[in-house]
Amino acid sequence: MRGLVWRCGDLALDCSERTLVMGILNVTPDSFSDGGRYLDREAAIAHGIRMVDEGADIVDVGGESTRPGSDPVPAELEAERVVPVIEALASKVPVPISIDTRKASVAKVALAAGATIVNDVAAGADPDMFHVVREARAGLVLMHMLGDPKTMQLEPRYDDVVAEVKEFLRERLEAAELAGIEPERLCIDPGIGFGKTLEHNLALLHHLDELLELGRPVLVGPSRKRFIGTLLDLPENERLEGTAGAVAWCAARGAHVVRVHDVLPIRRVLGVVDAIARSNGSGAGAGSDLGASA
Ligand code: PMM
Repeated sequence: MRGLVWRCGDLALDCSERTLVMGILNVTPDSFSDGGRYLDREAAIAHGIRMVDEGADIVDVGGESTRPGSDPVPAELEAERVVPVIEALASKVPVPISIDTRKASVAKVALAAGATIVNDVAAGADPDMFHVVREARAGLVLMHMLGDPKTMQLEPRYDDVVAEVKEFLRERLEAAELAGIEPERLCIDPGIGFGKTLEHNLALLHHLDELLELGRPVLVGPSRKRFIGTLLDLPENERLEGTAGAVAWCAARGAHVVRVHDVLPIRRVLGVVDAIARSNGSGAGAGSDLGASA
């Protein structure tokens, strides 16, 4: 989609030139794939800087795991984990920082610390969330989740998963706008793995075009998730190639942002996929490849 922008604070992220990469920084003891690795503040900050060096367009900082079956974390503890990391990163990296939280109170302190995007996996369920986002002029990710992390993988059911997720996201976009958030600040996400079976995840990825019809940037988070493990019969630390496959599919189908752990390899995958997707397909145009041998 030409000219699509996503506004976060004073910044306008261009979502049409290439697929943007959101690098994952979980400051948690229990996230499903990197839990415990970045609980140490200095290690978290160093990893955030490394991801930006590797080409991350956004760093997504989270202090509460939303893995299936996980318990909620008190707001104070969540804020204590993320705020110092966001403060340090905001002064050290040139890209926007997002706060991955369901709690308006955590979003508020994270935005005050320098984040400019709220990544809300509960899509504004906290009654104060839209107000906090509007006041800070932040960007907002509205993600679909069925139920909550504690129960979402207990036999999730839909009559038509694609239609239901699309309708949910349409309704949340409308609610956010009614609450005074400018449409250009909103981004949507089907919530891969959040109350979905393998078949549900595959259907949502297959029909990404349905979500693109809502006219806002689409973010997808397939990184190292269980559906990849199921398809390939591989543990979390061996899901990079599967993640790359999912990312390539999403980018080719028009997703605007991918949320991943492994920034460097995924940037390389996208360098090729985006070039093919955005070529004019005629073989003509400004060539830069005269010396290439293959
Ligand atoms: N997945 C996780 C956490 N936050 N946010 C968005 N917008 N989309 C996702 O798919 C998503 C998310 C769970 O993965 P993690 O534990 O590796 O962060």
